[in-house]
Amino acid sequence: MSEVLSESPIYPPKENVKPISQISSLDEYKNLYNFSINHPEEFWAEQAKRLTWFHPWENVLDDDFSEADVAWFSGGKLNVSHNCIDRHLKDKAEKIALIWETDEPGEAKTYTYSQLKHEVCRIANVLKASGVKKGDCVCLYMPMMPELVFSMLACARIGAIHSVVFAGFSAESLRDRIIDCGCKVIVTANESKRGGRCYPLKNIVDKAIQGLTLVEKVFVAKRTLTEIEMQPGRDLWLHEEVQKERRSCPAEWMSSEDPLFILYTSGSTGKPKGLMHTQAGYLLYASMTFEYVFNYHPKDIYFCAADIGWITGHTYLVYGPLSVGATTVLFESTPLYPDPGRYWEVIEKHKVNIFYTSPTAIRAVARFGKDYPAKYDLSSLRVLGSVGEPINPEAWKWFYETIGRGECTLVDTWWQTETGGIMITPLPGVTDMKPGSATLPFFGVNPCLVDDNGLELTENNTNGNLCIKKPWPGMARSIYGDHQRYVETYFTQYPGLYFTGDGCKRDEDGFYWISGRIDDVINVSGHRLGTAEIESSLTSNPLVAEAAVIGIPHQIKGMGICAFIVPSVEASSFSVDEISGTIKQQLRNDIGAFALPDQLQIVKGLPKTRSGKIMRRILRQIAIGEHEDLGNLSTLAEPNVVDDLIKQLKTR
Ligand code: 7RM
Repeated sequence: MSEVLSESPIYPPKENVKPISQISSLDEYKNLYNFSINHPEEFWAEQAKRLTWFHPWENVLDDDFSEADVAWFSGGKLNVSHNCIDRHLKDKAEKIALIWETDEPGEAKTYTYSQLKHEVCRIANVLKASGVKKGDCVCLYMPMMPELVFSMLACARIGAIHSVVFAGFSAESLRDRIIDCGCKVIVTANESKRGGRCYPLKNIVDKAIQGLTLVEKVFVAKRTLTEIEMQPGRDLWLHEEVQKERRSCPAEWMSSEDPLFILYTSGSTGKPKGLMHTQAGYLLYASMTFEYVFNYHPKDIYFCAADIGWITGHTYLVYGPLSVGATTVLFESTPLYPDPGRYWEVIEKHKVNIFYTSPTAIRAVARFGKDYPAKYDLSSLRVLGSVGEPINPEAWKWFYETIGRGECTLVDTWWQTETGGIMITPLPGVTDMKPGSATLPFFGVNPCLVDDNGLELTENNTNGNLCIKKPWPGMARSIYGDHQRYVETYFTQYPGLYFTGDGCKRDEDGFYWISGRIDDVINVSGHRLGTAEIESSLTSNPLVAEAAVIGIPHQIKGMGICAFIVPSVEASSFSVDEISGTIKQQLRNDIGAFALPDQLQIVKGLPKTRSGKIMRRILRQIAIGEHEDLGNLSTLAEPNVVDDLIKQLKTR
């Protein structure tokens, strides 16, 4: 491995961004980085000037990191929507804040900062009128449409907490998330539109909240002309309600540590976790990383292709860009609609300078070769970004050469829902780029590698478990309603450290190479899915006696899902096709279509230890065809199971 890495090519920082980089050299980076680590309070106190405060903060940091008890800028008061809108109105009222590129090409719509303010305030007033108060949680189950951005900022304006649920989630998943954070109000749309198809969002909401007395109001944005059923007294059209409201609404004074939003993410066990982010630290971190990592300048057009339903959309489509007064593109469609040139068309049309996407999306379009990008003028691009999973050097090079024409900086940014913002990344004009490496930590980020016993590995050229040693402003503060679970999940495995769940190598230059999850989380197309979550859906079906789910390498998606099923006695009267059809429907209902397995293996038995634990390592090796040497099988309860599995999979 180390030979391979030391041979990995190095791409020096691009000359064209050097004169306009926030940081002018690697030495300057190192000096400021060391300062940020050795004097975090001074460093972040200075950075806090980026935000507009209603009342100054008193303490930069109060923390008991090992207990996951962290507060940044306590005593301070501010409002996130004020920071993302109002403070820009003095000199940027007519600047475009949002470019909405709709599903159908050619239908873009723009909103200036002044229009943004009016839209946000009207929705804020609608929410208030329906009884939403500071600290209440509002569920946003919406397509990639401007009303989603407006609603997030409207919540922030009145101090409500938003919980955006990705619109690909099923009614069942949505219901769990609504109950978990006690949402009385939901904002949705009649339908969503993606890739030329419509999806019945409002119907899904109806199913999700059937019999739930908790939900009092459902506001429905009108995305398509399709008629839907509205339940009198509960459901209201958003466009009708906003008409009744004023276009201004005071921004609530929020404490630095008041919650800003909850975002659910999958973990290795049990139900999804509602990670809670707070106001000041999150916004400051989003704002600073946005500017430095993407080398943002005021005239830039910035395009983040992520869905707002995931953390990347929260931090780098909405809060980061708007907090600095940028123009951000909201893209409703898919990279393949109407053809695989769609991204390039959008970039040419809006003269995009900074483009942030995922390795999955890059691989999906790279399959179609260079002809599509060649049709468009991509010369406006200056910085390209990648996030969500490790980027394989082949995809990196394609992105760099075919899209960036070898002239752009490519930032491979490593971070997580839990970290709030980018943690390990190159800086344009500063850091050498090595395809496949997220390179060096951002200011104030103190990563370390530890062995399985928690011993820190201080040498370079080592592999270990990636942890973070010190608090940073963007970190999640808790799991909503279950702080104990937050502490247990992230802070107990290696006492005193935040454990990321990722494996990582640090090379001879101190560059970090994240290899991926080392827990039971599968990263499919950059979306996190817990194997336990999928298994519990599978086993809830009467046709399934046992289930085991593993991640397997997938050409486009990075990782794919492979599910092993042992049918129940009841299943004996059904055909294999019937069983797999039922199972897939179950997953669609419980989680969403994106959780469907790429491989579904109906097998006689699963390899288990004598204590009954499924040996996933063996399943993984068999699934990828590496069953010549299965290692130590002495702990297997029934060694025959393995031979049967191999035989069975071979004959298919
Ligand atoms: C932003 C986001 C987090 C997990 C994380 C990693 C993987 C993300 C990279 C990456 C290698 C990267 N949040 N991951 N970015 N792995 N290189 N640049 O994706 O919470 O949804 O996922 O994604 O495993 O732990 S997330």
